[in-house]
Amino acid sequence: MATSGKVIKCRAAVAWAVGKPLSVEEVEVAPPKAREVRIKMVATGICHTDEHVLKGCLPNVEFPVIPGHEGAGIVESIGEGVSSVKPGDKVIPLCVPQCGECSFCLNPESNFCQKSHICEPQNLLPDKTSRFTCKGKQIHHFLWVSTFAEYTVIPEYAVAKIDTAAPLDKVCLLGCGFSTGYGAAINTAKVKPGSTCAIFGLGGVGLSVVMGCKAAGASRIIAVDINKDKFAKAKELGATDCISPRDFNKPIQDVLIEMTGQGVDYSFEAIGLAETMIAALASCNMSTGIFVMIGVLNAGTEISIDPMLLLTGRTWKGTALGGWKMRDSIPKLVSSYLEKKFNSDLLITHTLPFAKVNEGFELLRAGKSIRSILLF
Ligand code: PAD
Ligand code: ZN
Repeated sequence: MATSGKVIKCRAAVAWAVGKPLSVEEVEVAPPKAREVRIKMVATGICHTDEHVLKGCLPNVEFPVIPGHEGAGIVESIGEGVSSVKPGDKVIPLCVPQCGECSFCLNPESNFCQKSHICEPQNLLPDKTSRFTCKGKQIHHFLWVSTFAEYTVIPEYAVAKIDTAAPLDKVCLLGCGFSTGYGAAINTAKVKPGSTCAIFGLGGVGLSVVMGCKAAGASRIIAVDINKDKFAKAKELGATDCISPRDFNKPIQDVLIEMTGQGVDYSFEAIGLAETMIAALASCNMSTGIFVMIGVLNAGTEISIDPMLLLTGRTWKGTALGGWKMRDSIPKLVSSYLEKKFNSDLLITHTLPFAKVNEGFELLRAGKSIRSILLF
């Protein structure tokens, strides 16, 4: 391509400091170095984790930064040694990479590559430099993917090549929200047919859990949210009951235990609050119940629980991106999408031009959107 090997000037949404709205700026994007890929983004979704970034609540993030981690695009150019993609390929950036070499990547039970955020900050590319500059200043990467940029540079092992037939403005959701929620049910909890489930939080992630529980054959799927506007979509996707904690004058875990006898078989928290995590843990049955934590807590939050909740056999699990080994699984999930095995399009409530990125965040904050997709 004509741009290969050159610095590209393009638009990106920069978060200059904590608590400030994003500012759409002209940035320079350097060519990819060895084992890196430069991607022209086509679409990106707005996930609540990006909101945590803007609020300064996610650990290991450095400002100024270009956030965004749920996107899809086309390879513009590749650095030396890249063999898995070529210019023109459709790709999804992976916010959990798969280096293929660390002990977690080599373990078939794990999807959490040690080259990930929580093990080593991903604010700079692996050679500890940035490919982004704006107004003469170096801008940090986010999770190596920084999808809120027209062009972004990503290590090869954090990029998955997908089917050429995939609509990028739809499958971008598979880069985070959909895959996380769906995989939390299928891979992390391993929901069994005929079981009962409770999902706390009905955003893009929680509603994807609902879809995963339904696909796994759960017989009762109880959706919990304080925003009743989310209930219609939850029912459409498979929830059998929808309840708001605000409608009861007792703890929601007591309500769920009454509804199900001994508590649900599986509970999920897709909000990111200590109190709802404790409630979700207490909602699953005391012997074999499995609670899956998905929501991201503000950095530094500590949770104290009554250990008796675990003594009799309950399990507390966590999930990163729904347990998928991302480089192996994302192309397969895209194929399943194309075969209509699930309909993640139902999560998309708004499509906006990239310049309206702040409007997209306002819709999320106001509880009016499930997923807003930004188009470049
Ligand atoms: P969202 O903001 O679209 O949805 C959150 C939902 O929770 C909304 O419907 C709220 O109304 C609801 N809610 C808020 N407070 C309460 C409450 N007290 N009781 C009941 N419901 C409440 O967010 P999202 O779906 O994009 O993300 C959800 C969380 O998942 C968030 O913390 C995000 O950071 C995390 C996440 N984790 C991973 C992972 O890999 N673990 C991946 C992606 C997102
Ligand atoms: Zn996300």
